[in-house]
Order: sequence, then C-alpha cells, then structure tokens
Amino acid sequence: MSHGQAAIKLPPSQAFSPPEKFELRRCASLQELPMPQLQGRPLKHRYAALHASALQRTDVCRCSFPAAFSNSRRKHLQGSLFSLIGRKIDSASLESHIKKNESAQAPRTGSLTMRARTGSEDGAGKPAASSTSPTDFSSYLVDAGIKAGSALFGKGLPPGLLIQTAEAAWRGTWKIMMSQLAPSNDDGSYKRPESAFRNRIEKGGRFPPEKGRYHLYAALTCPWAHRTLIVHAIKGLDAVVPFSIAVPGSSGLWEFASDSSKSGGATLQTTIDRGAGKKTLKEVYKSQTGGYDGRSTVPMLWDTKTKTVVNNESADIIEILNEAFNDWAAHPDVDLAPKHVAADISRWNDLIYDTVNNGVYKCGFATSQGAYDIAVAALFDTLDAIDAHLQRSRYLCGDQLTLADVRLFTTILRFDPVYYVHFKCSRQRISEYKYLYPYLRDMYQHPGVAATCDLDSICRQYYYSLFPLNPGGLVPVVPRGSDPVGLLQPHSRGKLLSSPVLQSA
Ligand SMILES: N[C@@H](CCC(=O)N[C@@H](CS)C(=O)NCC(=O)O)C(=O)O
Repeated sequence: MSHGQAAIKLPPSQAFSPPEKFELRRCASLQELPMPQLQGRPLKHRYAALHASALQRTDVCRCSFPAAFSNSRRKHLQGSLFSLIGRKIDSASLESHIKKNESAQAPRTGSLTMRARTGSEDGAGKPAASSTSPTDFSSYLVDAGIKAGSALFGKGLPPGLLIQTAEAAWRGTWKIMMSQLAPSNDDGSYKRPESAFRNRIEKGGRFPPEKGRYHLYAALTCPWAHRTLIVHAIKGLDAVVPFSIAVPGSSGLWEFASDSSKSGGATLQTTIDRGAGKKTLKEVYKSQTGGYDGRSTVPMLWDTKTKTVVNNESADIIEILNEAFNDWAAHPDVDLAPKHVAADISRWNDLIYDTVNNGVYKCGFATSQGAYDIAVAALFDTLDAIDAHLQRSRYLCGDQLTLADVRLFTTILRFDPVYYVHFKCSRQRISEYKYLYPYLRDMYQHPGVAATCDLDSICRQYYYSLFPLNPGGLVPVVPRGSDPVGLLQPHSRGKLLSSPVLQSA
C-alpha cells in the first residue's frame, strides 16, 4: 500500500472484490442487505454488516473509495466499516486515521479478525454446522467493535467512540434478540405466539383421565407454569399427575437438573425429567410421536402412554387439572371454576390476560415508546380497577378462590421483584396498593400455595438467565414486602363481605 502497511489485517477468508462504491442501508432483515458481495458470506459477517447498517444515525451511509486506492486498501477499509459499528465514517476520515496511525510513535500491532471467539467457522471461513448463538454474536460484535477501534485509535479508545460502540453493540444485539425471542407487531407491541397443543383430557376422548398416565412439566420462574403448580397443589394431585421442574439452561433451553426435590426444602425444587428421562424439555417435545421442532415451552402436559404432548397452554392445563382427575385427587371437592361464577371468571380472565398477565410482557418487550406507553397505561388501569373491586370482594369472583385468582396471582407475585424493575412496569408497586397487596398475601397464605413460590429462583432466572435484558447479570434484592416474611404478614381479608359482580373493570 502506498501509505505503508495498514494496521488492520483481514484474514484471507474475508477476501472479496470490493466495488467502487457501496452503501450501508438500514435493513429490516439480513435478506434485505443491499450488498450482493455479502451473499454467501459467513452469517456472522452478514450480521456484522447488518449491525453496522442498522445503527447508522442516518439512513444511508455512502462510501466512495477514491480511484487511487488499491484493491487491497479498499478491502481493508470496507472490512473496517463492517466492524466499526455505530460509527458513521467516510473514506476521508478513515484515511486520516490511518495516516495518523502510521505516523504514531508506537505502532499498534492489533489485527482485526472477523472471527467469533467460539470458533464456529472452519478455517476456510465457511459456517460450521452448528450456528453461532446470540450470546456468541454479542461477544463477537463487541469484540469486533473494540478491536476495530483499538486498531485505529490505539488502546485508549476515545470515550465518545467507546460509548457509541458499546451502545451500538448492545442496541443491535437487543434488536436481533427481540425480533427472534419477542415477536412484535408493526407498531412495536409484543405479540405472544399461540400455544401449539390444545387437547383436553376427557372421559371417552382421545386422552381419557387415568391415574399416573399424564406428566406435568413446569418451571418455578415461569408465571404460566406456576399457575399449573398451584392448581396441582390445591387439588392434591401428587399421586395422580407426577411432575418435573425444569430450569433455564445456559443454552436458552429448559433443562432438568439433579433431583434436589428430596432435600426437604420448604418450596418445590428443580428435578430430573421423571416423565420421559430426557436432559432438556426440547428433547421431550422432539421425542413425541410424529416429532416436533417448534417452541418448547412450559407448562406442558405429556401423555406417557402414547408419548404425545397433550397440551401446552396454561389456561387449558389449569382447567384440566381442576376437573379431569377428581376420581383420584386428594381434594376433589375443591372446585376452582364453579359454574355459577363461570361468566365472571371468563370476564376477569379476558381482561387480566391481555393487560396484566401478558400486559407486563408487553411493557417489557415493547420495541417502541408508543407501544410501551399503551401497554403500561392499560396495565395500571386494570390493576386500579382490580384494587377497587377487592375493597368489597375477598377474591375476584366473590368468597371463593377461583382459577381467575390463580391466573392473577402468579403475575402480581413477580410484580415488585421483577416486572416493576426488569419490564419497566414502574408506575406503582403492588405493595403500594391498598387492597391488592393484602389480597396478594391472602393468596400466598392459601394452603399449598407458598410452597410453589420460589422468589429466589424467580429473581435469579428472570434477571440472569431467562430474558437477556440484563447484560451485567446482576440480580437485584427481593424488595421487603415481596419476600416470604412480608407475604406472611396478616391480611385480614377473611372479614370481607364479597360481591361476585365485576364492579369497575
Ligand atoms: N401461552 C403459554 C405461554 C408459555 C410460555 O411462554 N412459557 C415460557 C416460559 S415463561 C417458555 O417456556 N418459553 C420458552 C420458549 O419460548 O422457547 C402458556 O400460557 O402456557
């Protein structure tokens, strides 16, 4: 190169013919990348380019290389652009950086490679069979950005660039992650995927009630799975529907661990897979007759006889557990969905599912300010309405605890420790509500319920492993009032005269 050696060395696998001009555009997906030369390139190169383009402050960043630039120099500059994420750069400023670099007293030795640390590519730069995980991508992107910056500016990155690079790396990774883990509508509001299995367990049906035939897969963190554990406990189904409890593994899959349930703790604990003997829940889903490769969610009800997923929708599973196993349940007379309040249950369910159960996720997973504003307003409108209703009614539908209460409880239990902070549901804590907070304590103290609540696991898993919204991985303390000591304080709700009428919702 006429100006001496470039400080940035690209590996041979990255060699391709650079065009005279190219541009980085904002793209919604990898497929839309307007750079034909990237087609067929390893996925992570395309991600780096997508990342760079998505984060430009302007919509299009054009770059023309002066004709005097040699081919190899264009390659270097273009490669740098892919890595200088978040930084709008033109050939003139890059040129001046390189000149400065060349005249610096202590030349930098850092070389920029486009390889991920995980080595998921073979030596020829072809993607290996297993794809790079999002976590690998994020460390790769951060790494690439820092290396590119260091190569150009030396060890002491200018703070502005450092902040811009970190912000860009995080924001880009977040966008990729949200588009895959939390699908949203065009307006940026979270759209929860439908559950795939909705069979019922009924006498005379495809899945008839039987003692010991069905297995429940659950997790302590997940509010949807928690519903099923509560109904299971209240109905007394230990001897009828065995269950396994999974934890989120580092792979992002639900995994089973050693059987710590025999340690005699006050709460339920993670187990091995007692239903199908697998290591992950995905393997259980996959092993079903006919196979399955979709989302492997908890809760899930498994038929050990036909090796089939019966149902993976918590709203259905709690109804099934409430009504299908009364011939063997320890508490068959406890009916959590009595016919005379069926309409009330259904009305509360509709309102609470949309604005509270799923509403907290709509706040946490919103990808636009407008979508968040709408979700958070709807969430607190409903909580206000419930609080007003609970002034007169011990439970949502009168004097008796129903499935509607179970569905509300698992969300409000997690509210102050998790959703208030992690999902930005921050207008008000549950512990600040006059009636909702004693109601939360009343529910917690209902026989069998406290043993299903593991606030330490909930916090650890939400903040650390379940939703990668917290890159530092620090787990906040459980607030006073939301811990078992607070939840066991007297609630005095037994004295209430109840009204089953939906008052103000
Ligand atoms: N609609 C489902 C939602 C269940 C759900 O989203 N479970 C989450 C845990 S909180 C899960 O297993 N996610 C894993 C995945 O999406 O792959 C239900 O209510 O049962």
